[in-house]
Amino acid sequence: MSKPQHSSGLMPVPAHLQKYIDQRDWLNELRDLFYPEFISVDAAELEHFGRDWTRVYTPDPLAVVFPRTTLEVSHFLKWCFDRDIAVVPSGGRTGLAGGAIAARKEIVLSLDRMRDIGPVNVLERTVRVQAGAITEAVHIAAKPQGLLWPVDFASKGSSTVGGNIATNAGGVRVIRYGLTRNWVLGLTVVLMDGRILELNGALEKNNTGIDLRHLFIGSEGILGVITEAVLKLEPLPPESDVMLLGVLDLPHVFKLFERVRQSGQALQAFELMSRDCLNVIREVRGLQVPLSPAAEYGVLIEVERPYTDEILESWLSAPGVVDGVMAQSPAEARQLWELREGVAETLSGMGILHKHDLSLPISRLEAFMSEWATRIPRDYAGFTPYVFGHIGDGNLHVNVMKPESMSVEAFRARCAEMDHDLFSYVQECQGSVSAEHGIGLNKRHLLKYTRTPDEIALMKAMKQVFDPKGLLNPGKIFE
Ligand code: 2HG
Ligand code: ZN
Repeated sequence: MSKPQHSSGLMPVPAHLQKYIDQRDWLNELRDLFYPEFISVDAAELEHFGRDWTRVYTPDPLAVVFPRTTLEVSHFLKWCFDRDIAVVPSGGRTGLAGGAIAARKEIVLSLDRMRDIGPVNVLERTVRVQAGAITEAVHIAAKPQGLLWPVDFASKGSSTVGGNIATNAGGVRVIRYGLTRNWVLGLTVVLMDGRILELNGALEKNNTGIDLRHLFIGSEGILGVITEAVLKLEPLPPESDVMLLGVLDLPHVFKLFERVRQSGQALQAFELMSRDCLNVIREVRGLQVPLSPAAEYGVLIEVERPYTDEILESWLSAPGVVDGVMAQSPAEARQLWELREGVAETLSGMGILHKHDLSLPISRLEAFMSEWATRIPRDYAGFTPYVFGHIGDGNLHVNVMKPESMSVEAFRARCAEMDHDLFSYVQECQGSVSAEHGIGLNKRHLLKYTRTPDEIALMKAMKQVFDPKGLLNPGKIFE
């Protein structure tokens, strides 16, 4: 496992916390108030629960607590509120922006013991769950009723519903279903002072002023802790087919997308991988990639049935499509998906990365990508960009690998310069610095490329309303 590099860029630990660090009598107080296993200060647990999938900041929480109910969360937050102790909510910690890092003696509030999934309501097409429920467990619970919670990504086996909602997570089905926001009817939220809000219940329609539920979705745990949710379910889609096409170059990828989109066929996914990504999947992960090296890009398409032979033929014979395979069984479909979903994990195992999660209007993506393909070798010699992502949503992941010969410090400094270049250009193209991963700690300095000073001031004012002492997930999104 690679070690975290630094914990700089964070505010110092507040002085009043020193007594909690030095003396441990408050631990017994909490154990008495709740129960002995409510709180842990075990070093391995502190490290585990103090971080997410990023490796930039060193975890350093004061303790981790494991409530079982909304009421326990409320009592605990009030206890912290009265003592000015900061709290970091924690789901599956699969985030890639440092949104769940506890590096300043905060107490981590883990939702690991809040995993209940209620009965599926077939008439309403809803299910009520606790926020610690695992994403995939919700899929498994809904499936026998012919229903689906359409939030889906490679981390579904560890990510949690609360984390999905708090980050308004994206993933591989956004082209078909949109972001997590669309699939949340009701929320139970606890504010830092212990107040419990029940927002919208299971109502599809509720036209009664500002919909507070939507403020919490995507706010990365800085306004309140989501403890329960009523999820909206969708009938399972018809069967689908998965294909991997090799495409000569970028202009042809976009021509293919246009053709596929114009066909009017329902798409479950339209995903991209550059040749460099396919090479690491082949050489480092050891998987078979059934495409010829002539293809500069691999495009994974999942299409719903039924469709005609003519439609399929028109995609396969599109100009620039040099190669293609279609899965003949669910197992083969999984194998093709593994090529795409394995990219991020494989790259993470190879070295130190600087990650981008850009969003652009799809009509500007081609020009943007070709401009960057020219600039990187010209201005950032030695950097290898691995380009992949949810191209059908205008969402590009660019992972830059640290060259072996470069020190970590020099690499970070050079990436900061590159970020300025890159995001100035993203801003010019009316894109966003984060499509689906969020801002967390890692991208705070980039927020200004997507949000205006007025917008940032309004967000800060909102933080004041919900958490005037600034104790909940402090330092995330903005300082
Ligand atoms: C994906 O699409 C994930 O595979 C991870 O969002 C992207 O690691 C990344 O940059
Ligand atoms: Zn992604």
